[in-house]
Formats: sequence, structure tokens, C-alpha cells
Amino acid sequence: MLVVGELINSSRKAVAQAIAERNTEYIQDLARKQVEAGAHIIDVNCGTSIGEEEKVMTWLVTSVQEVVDVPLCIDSPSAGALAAGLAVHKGQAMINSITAEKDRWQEVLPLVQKYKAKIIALCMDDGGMPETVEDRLRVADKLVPGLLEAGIPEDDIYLDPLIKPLGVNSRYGVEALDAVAALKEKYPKVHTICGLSNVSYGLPERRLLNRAFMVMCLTKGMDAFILDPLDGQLMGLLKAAMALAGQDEYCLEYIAAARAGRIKA
Ligand code: THG
Repeated sequence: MLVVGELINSSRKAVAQAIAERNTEYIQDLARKQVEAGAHIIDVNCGTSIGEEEKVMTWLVTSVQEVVDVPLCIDSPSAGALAAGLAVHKGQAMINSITAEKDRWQEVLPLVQKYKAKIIALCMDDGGMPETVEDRLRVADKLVPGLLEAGIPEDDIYLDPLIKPLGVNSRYGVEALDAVAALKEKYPKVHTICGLSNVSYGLPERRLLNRAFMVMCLTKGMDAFILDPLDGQLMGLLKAAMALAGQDEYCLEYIAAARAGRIKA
């Protein structure tokens, strides 16, 4: 299970402010805390720094890698910002993200190749956001063969079914879950990933929904999450659910985490 820490995201007010002030200490502290809490990769996003995204991404990647020894997930709608972040990144980065949209595909694919990065492939194309399982499969049928043909190893590909808010349509949870199962069946060696907190957008007590959805995703074969690792309940449930799903031999990880006080009921 791969845990990507989501907190360095400029859609969060405190992070947007830290970026505006170039508060290196705040960003570094947020990176350290997420790694201590169990994140394997740290997402860095500065989508709201319009006009100076390349500069900001360079600063974010450099600042975070000064204090933690994990790879980063470079998250931006701007290919220029992705390239700027990748140019200063140490180790194997993860790119967030490529899609089957014609322009995005052409801009991002050369970066994946050049930097031998892991790649998150969103199940969307020029037809827009997916609604159903079939929409997602149809797009995955362009993404996966396209990436393989371009020489990207299966093990570096992370399909994201795109989680949409349950508050908008009560089918959005099951459509995404069924899509994960279908993607895993069709492409067993390709990974699946999702941002958990999208599901709860606009609903009360969001963490409850995020936590429940994480467990349900895991039973469908999801093997990576973009999440808030500082939610201790979520991280505890993740360990418990992995043990129950047969993904933790002899429950060794669960027991070790409990003994170390990293998870609590
Ligand atoms: N898939 C991929 N990448 C993604 C997502 C995804 N990146 C962005 C997002 N979804 C996951 N990351 C976050 C980061 C922070 C928050 C949610 C998702 C967050 N949001 C609060 C909110 O929306 O209310 C902001 C509150 C605040 O201001 O603090 O915290 O699905 N590939």
C-alpha cells in the first residue's frame, strides 16, 4: 500500500498563505509531520499560484527534499510547473497527472519518459469527467496501452478512477468502487490510486466518509491513496483493513504499528 500525503496543497488556506510568504519552515514542518505519520510520498501542489507556478514548484520541491528522504508527487495542471519540479527533484518522482486529453497527453508523456517517473493516469479524456464504470474503462483502454507503448513499465502506472462527490450523486461512490474492481481485473499489474477526500466534498463530517470509503476501496483492490496522513483514525483503519484484507502477513505490520503507538483505537 502506497500512501501519498496530500496536505501540501494550495487549495488549503494555510498552505496558500505559506506559499505567498515563502514560509519554508511551515512547508518543511508539514512534510516532516506527514512522513512521520506514515506517508511514503509527499504530494506538492501549487495550482493557485497562477503566473508563477514554475518558480513556486521549484521552491516547494527543493524545500521539501531538504528535510525528508521520500520522493514527491508533483501535482499540477501546468506541464511547465511539472517540468520545473521534476528538474530539481531527487530520486524517482511521481507525476500527478496525465490524462487521455490530447493536449495533456502530448505535454506530459515526454516528461514521464525523460524522468522515468511514476505516473498517475486519470480516467478522463476530451469527452470530460467520467460518470460510469464504462466511461472509466473506455479511457483506461487508451491510457494503459498508450503508456506501455511509450515504454512506461506497468509497475510505474497508477490509474485514478477519479472520485466524484457523493453529495452530487449518490451513485458516485459505487461507480468508482466498481471501476476499481474492473480496472484491476483488466490490468492486474497496473496500480490504482485515488484522492479520498473528493468523495465527501460538501457533506458533513467528511472524515467519516473518507475513512469508510478507504476501507471499501481497499476491498476492491485499490493499492495507493492520496490522503491526510495526520488523520490518525484513518491511518489506524488503513492498517486494520489491510490485515483483514489479507495484505499483511501474520498481521506483522498491524502489530508493529500498534506496539510503536503509531495507531490507536
Ligand atoms: N487524484 C489525484 N490528485 C489529486 C486528487 C485526486 N490531487 C488533489 C486532490 N485530489 C487530493 N488532495 C487534496 C488536498 C487537500 C484537500 C483535499 C484533497 C483538502 N481540502 C479542503 C477542502 O476541500 O475543503 C480544504 C480545506 C482548507 O482550506 O484547509 O484539505 O483525486 N490524482
